[in-house]
Amino acid sequence: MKFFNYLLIIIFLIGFKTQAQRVVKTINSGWEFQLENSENPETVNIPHTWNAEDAFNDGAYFRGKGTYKKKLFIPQDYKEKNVFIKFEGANQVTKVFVNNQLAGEHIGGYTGFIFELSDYLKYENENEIRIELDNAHHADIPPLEADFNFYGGIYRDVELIVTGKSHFQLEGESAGNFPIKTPAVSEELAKVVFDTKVENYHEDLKLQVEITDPSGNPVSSREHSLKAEELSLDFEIMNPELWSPEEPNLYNLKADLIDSRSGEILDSYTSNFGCRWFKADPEKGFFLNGKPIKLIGANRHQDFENMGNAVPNSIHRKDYQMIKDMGANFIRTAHYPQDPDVYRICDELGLLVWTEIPVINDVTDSKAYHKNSIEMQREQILQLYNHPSIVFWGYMNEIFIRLVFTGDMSEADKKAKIATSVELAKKLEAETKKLDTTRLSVMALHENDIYNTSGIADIPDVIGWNLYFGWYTQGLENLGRFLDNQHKNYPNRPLLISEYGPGSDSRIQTNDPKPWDYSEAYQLKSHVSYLNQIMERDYMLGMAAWNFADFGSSGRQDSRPFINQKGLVNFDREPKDVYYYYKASLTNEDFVYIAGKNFENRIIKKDQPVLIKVFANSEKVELTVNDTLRKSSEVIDNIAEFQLNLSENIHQLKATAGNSEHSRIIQVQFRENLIENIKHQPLTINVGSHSDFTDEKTGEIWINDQPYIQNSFGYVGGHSYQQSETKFQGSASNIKATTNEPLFQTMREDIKNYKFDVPDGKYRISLLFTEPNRGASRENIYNLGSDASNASEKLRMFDIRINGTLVEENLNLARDYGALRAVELNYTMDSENEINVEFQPKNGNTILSGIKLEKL
Ligand code: GCB
Repeated sequence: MKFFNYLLIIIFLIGFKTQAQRVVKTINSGWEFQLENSENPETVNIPHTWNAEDAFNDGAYFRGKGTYKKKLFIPQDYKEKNVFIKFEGANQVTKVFVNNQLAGEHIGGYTGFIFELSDYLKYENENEIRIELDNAHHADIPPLEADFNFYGGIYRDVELIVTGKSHFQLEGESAGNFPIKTPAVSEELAKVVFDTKVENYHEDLKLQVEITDPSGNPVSSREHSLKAEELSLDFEIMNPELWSPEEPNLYNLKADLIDSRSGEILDSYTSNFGCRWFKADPEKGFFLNGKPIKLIGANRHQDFENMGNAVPNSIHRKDYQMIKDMGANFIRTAHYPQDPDVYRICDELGLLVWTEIPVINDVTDSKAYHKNSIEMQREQILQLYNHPSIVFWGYMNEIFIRLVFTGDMSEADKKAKIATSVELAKKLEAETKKLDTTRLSVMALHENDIYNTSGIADIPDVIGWNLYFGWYTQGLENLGRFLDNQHKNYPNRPLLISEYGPGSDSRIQTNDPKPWDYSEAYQLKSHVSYLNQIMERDYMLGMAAWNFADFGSSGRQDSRPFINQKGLVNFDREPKDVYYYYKASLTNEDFVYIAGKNFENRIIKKDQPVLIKVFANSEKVELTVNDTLRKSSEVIDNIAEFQLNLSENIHQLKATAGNSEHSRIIQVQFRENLIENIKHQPLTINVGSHSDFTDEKTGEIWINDQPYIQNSFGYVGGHSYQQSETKFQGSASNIKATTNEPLFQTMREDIKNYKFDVPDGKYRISLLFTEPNRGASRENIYNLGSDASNASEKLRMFDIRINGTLVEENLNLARDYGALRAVELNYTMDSENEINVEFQPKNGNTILSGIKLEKL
C-alpha cells in the first residue's frame, strides 16, 4: 500500500514535470464589433468579415475601419508566463491595443502575425483587447486591385498563446514557425535540418527533440543543452517514406524547451514535415521523387457564398477534399496565402501547391510598396516553410495587365511602370531564393508579349501563363499554338498554365455551346480541349483551372453579377458538369456520371434525338433507358455520347461502366406540343438565345428561341444581339431589378413579329426587355450634343401591336426605364387563332429579350 502511494507520487511528479507548458486557445467568440460609420456595435464571432453582404450589392463595398473589442480575464498565474495573441490573418492593416496601449501593428491581409501582450496586461483582472482593422485601399499595400473582393475583418482564427518565461520565438515574420529543411532527399536518405530560436535564453535550458515517422514511431530522439539562443540541428532519416500525392507521408518533429534545473517544460513546438524532391524540366515537365507527374488541378479562392472570406476550417477542408476527390494533384492558392490549415490539409491529402503573394495587376513605384511586397513574401515563406505540399513560391500575377489596358498611359509612364515591376520582381526573386533554395519560384502572366520583351519572364524559375483562349481571346485551338511558340522561343523556361476556363451558369443549358453563352456545355467543351492540348505536350508541367469554385468579385457583371463564374463548382460548392468530367479524366477507380444535373428537362423537336453525355474512365459505357433499351457507346476523351430517340415522357437513365453506376431521370417534352400544353403550362421563351434558361425561383424553363413555324410559334425577322461577332451574349452587364440576368442579357434586335398559333381564348402576354446600351441612360438621353448620331441610335423607340391593337406607342426603354434594367410589360388579349405581336421601329432598332404566353 505504502509502495503504491509512493508510486502515485512519482507518477504525479513525472506527469507534472513533463506536461507541455504552451497553452493555445482560440478566442474567437463574443467580440464587440463596430464599423467606423455605424452607430451601434454588434456582437460577432470570428471568423468575421464586414463585407459578406455589401460586396454583392450595387456600388462599392465598404472599405475602411472596423473595431473589435473584447474583455479578457488574465489570471495571476500568467504573470510567471508570457502571453501572446496570434492572428492567422486579418485584412488588411491591424493594430492591437491592450488596455489602450498599442501592442503591435501588422500590414497585409493574408499572412499570420503574433504580438506579445505580457507587458500591457493587468493580472487577476479584466483586460480590454481592442483591435482596429482597416481594409481601405492603400497605394503601398498589395493587392492594389484584382478580380476578387478584399473583404475586411478578422476572417481567420485568433488565439491566445501562453508559454513559460523562456520560450520559442513567436513574434516576427515567421509567426512562431521554425524551418525544418530537407536539403537532400533520396530514396535511401533524407537530411533534415531544424533551426530554432529561444527567447529569454539562460544557460540551464535544454531542448528535447523527437522525430516520428508517418506511423508515429520514433525515428530520432535527442537532447541538447542550449549554448546560445539559436540552435541548428541535423538529422538523418534512412530510407525515408517519401511524400507524394499517392502517399502523402508526413513526419513529425516535436521540440520541448526544458528548464534543466527543474525538469519543467517551458514551451513546446511541433510541426509536420515531409521528405520529397522535385524538379521542373523545360523539355520533359515536372518530376516528383524522380518520376514524371503532370500537374493537373485548379486555383482556389478562399470565399464562400454568403460568408465572404470568413469561412470555418471545415469548409477549407471540404474544398480541398473535393479537389482531391476530383483526381487533381495540384492547386494554386490564388492569389494570396490562404488559411494555415489549408496547407496542412494539402500536406495530408497529397496536393502539390503553388502559393503566392497578392502582387497583382499593378505595382506602385514606391519604396513602401516594394518593402511591403517583400515582407509578404518573407512571411509567406517563413510561415509555410515546412509544408511538403508546397513546391512553388509565387510572387506576381499579370503584373502588366493595367499597363496594357490603361489606354491613356504615356510612353514614359509605361517605361517607368515596367522598370519598377522588373526591379521588384528581381528583389522578390532574390528574397525567395535567400529564404529557400529548394523550391521553385514562379509568376503568372497574361497573354501578352510584354512579359517577354520586358525581361520579367526571365526572372523566376517557372512561368505560368493565364490563358483564356476561347473566352477573352478567340479559338480554343490557339492554345497549343501559343504554347508551342513560347516553348520554341524560350526553350529553357519550364511552362505551366496557371489559369484557364470560361464562365458558366448552371441555369444555362444548351446542346449547341458557344463562347460567352455561359452554358455548362461551353465550359465543358473548353476544358476538354485544354486538357487534351496539355496532355499532348510533354514539355508542359501541367495546368490549373480557373477556378475551383465561383467566387465573389464586386466589379464583375457576368450572368450572375458580382460573381466570377469560372468555377468547376458553384459558389456554394455544388458541382457543375465539368467537375465530374475531370473526375472521370483524372481518377482510376471505376467512375461513371450522366451529365446534366441541371438539364433534366429536355424540350426538343419531335424528330430530334436527346443528346446524353456520360463521363467515364472506362472504354465503353452501357446505358439503359427505363430498364429496357440497352445501348453501348465508346468513350472518347472520357465522354460517351448517346443520341436517344425518346417519347414525350419521363425516362429513367442508368449508365454503367465497370463497377460504377449512375442514374438520372430526364423529362422529354416536344416543342410541337407546347402550344397545346399552354393550358397547363405557360410558354416561356428566352428570345435571342440558343440556350434554355431556368428561373431558379419559379422553376420556369425559358426555352431557346426559334424562327416562326406554322401552327406553332416563333420570331419573325431580326438577329441575335451580341456583344461582338464571337461573343454569344447580348450584354455582359448587371441588369437592374432582376436576378434572371441571362434572360435579359440575350435578346433579338430588329425583330418584326413574335407569333403564336394558339386556339381562341384569353391570354396574358408578358414581354421582357432591356436596353443593352449602357450609354443610353435617362441622364444623357436628351443631351444630343456632339454625340448626336450615337445618341439617336441610343434612342431606340418602337411601337408594339398585339393582333393589330396598339399596346405601346413610342416605347423608349432608355427614356422610360433606364438602360440595363429589366422591364416586363404584360397584356391580356383574346386570340383569334393567333397571337401576333408586332414590333414597329420609330427610331433605331426594335428589341425583345423574352416572351411568356399564359392561357387565362
Ligand atoms: C485572370 C486573373 C484572375 C481573374 C481571371 C478572370 O487572369 O488572374 O484573377 O479572376 O483572369 O476570370 O478574368
